[in-house]
Amino acid sequence: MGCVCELTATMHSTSEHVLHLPLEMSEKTTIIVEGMSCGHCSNAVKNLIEEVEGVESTEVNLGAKEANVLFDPNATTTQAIIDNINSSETYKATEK
Ligand SMILES: [Cu+2]
Repeated sequence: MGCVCELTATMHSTSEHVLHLPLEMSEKTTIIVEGMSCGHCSNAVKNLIEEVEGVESTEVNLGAKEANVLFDPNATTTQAIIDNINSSETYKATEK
């Protein structure tokens, strides 16, 4: 159950399997972020997202006013990430 590479387990080394598993378990979310006007803003938002425990990576798009976030759903939620952005009282985040 779970990881698709179990189907071809005999063709994969153990290390490949271990490396593959976290990606299968990650969840991707898109958050709309308003209030960003320059590169400093997008960096600040990136930091606000990445300081949330469970966030694996993020990409903030200043022009599109969006942040794509990859996170561990067992460690955090989209709402927790949004709340952390909003706690800055500078940027306004909502789920897309
Ligand atoms: Cu700015």
